[in-house]
Amino acid sequence: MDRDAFLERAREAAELIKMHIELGHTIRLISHRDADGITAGAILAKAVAREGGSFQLSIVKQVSEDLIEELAKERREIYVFSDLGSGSVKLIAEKLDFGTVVVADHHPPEGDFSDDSHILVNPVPFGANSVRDLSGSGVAYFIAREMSRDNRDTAYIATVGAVGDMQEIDGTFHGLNLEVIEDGKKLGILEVRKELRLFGRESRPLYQMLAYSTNPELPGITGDERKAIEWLRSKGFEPEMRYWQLREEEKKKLHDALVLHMIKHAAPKEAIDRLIGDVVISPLHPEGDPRHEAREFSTLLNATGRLNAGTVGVAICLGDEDAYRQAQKMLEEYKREQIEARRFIIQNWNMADEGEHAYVFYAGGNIRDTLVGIAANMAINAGLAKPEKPVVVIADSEEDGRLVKGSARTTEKAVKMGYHLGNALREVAEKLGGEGGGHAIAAGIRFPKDRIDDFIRLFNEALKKQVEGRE
Ligand SMILES: [Mn+2]
Repeated sequence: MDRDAFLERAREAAELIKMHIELGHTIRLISHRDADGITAGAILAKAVAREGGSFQLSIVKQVSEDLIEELAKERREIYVFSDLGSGSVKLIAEKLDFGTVVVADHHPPEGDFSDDSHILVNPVPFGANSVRDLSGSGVAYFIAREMSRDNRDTAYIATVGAVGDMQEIDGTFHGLNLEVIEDGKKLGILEVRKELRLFGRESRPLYQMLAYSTNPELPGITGDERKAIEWLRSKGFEPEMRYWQLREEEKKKLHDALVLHMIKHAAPKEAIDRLIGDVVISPLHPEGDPRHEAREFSTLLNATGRLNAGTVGVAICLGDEDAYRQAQKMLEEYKREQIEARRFIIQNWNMADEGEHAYVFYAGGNIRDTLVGIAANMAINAGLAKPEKPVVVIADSEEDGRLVKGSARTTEKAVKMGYHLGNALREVAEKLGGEGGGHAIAAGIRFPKDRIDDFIRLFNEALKKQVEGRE
C-alpha cells in the first residue's frame, strides 16, 4: 500500500483537529461501540486533551440518518467519526456541510469526500486490506501520532482495538498494524509473543481456556469441561492453573501436546496454524489482569459497548481504575441476568404459544430486552423447543413502555426447510407498524405492545408461506 500518502492524509486531519483546538472549539467525537471503536475514541480523546482541547464523545452502534440529523442540530464546528462513517460519507457530507468533518475509518468507503473541510482518513483507497492491515483504532493512532509524537503511548490501546477486530486472525499481524506495534515495543509498553491464541490467558483456568475454544475448535475438548480436565491431567498439567502462570518450558510442552492432538484428529492445517501465534501483552498492567493481554482487554471493552456503556470502556482505556472496577461489576451483573433469564424461560416455558410454525414466548418485564436473543437461543439449546420450529422471545421495551422487543432464533435445520426469520419479521413489522428484519437464522423486531396476539398470528402465517412456497 501507499503508506506515505495515507500518512499524509492522517497529517492533514491532525492539522485540522489542532486548528480547531486552537480556536477553542469542542471536538465532537463519534465512535463505534465495539472494542475497535472504543479504543479509537479513547485515542482521539487523549490526543485532544493532550493539546489542551476539549471534546465530547459518543459511542454509537451505527451511523444512521437519525444520528447524523441529531449531530447536525448540535451545529458543531468539527466532527470526528472513528471506526465508522466510511459507508455514509455522502450522507455526512450533505448533512454536516456547515462544519469540518474527519472520518477516521478502515471499512471500505463508498467514495471519497475530501475537500477543504471534509476529510476521509482510510487506508483502503491506498491499497490496504480493511480486515488485516489496519483497524479503526490504528487509523486514530496515526492521526494522534501526527498531532503529537507523545501519543505513541497509545500504541497498546490501538493494538487492543486491532485484536478486537481480529486483524491477526491467521495468527500474525500485517500491514500498518506492525508499525503501531513497533512504536509500542520501542516505548516498552507492549510485547508480542508466540503463544497459545485462545481466550483466557489471564483470567481463565486452563481447562476453561481449552473447553471454550471455538476458534479454532479443539476436537473432543471444545464444549466439554470434563474432557478438558482429563486431557490436561493426562499431559501432566494442573487444570486450575492460568496460562500466564506456566513457565516457558511448560507453555512449549502444552503447545506441542495441543498441536499433536489436532494432527491426530485430522484438524485442518489452517486451524493448527492459528492455534499458536501473535499474542500481545502489556507490562502496563499486572499478570492476571484482563488488561494485561490484548484479547481479554478487547473482550472487556466489547462488553461495555454491548451494555450501552461504551464511555466506561473509553475511560478504562484512559487508565481510569474506577471505570475498570465498574465494568467488572457490570459484567458480573450481566452474567447473573443471563442465568436468571435462562431460569425464567425454563420454568415458564408452558406460557409459550406453540403455533403451527413458531413458538412465541412473551416475558414481559421478566427478561431484559437486550437479552431476548440470548433467551431464544437458550430455549433451543435447553431442548424446550423442537429444533425445526423457530422461537421468538418478546420482552417489554426498556426505552418505550408502549413497545415490545422480540428476537427470533432457529436452527440450520429449520433454515434448510425454507424458513427465513429476517424476511418474516420484516413483513410482519410492516403490518404491525413496527420495525423488523435480520438474517435467516436470527432476526429482531419492535412493535406496539397491544398487538402481541396479532403478531403471533401474522408470524405463523408468514412462516407458513415460506415453507409452503405460495401466497
Ligand atoms: Mn473496526
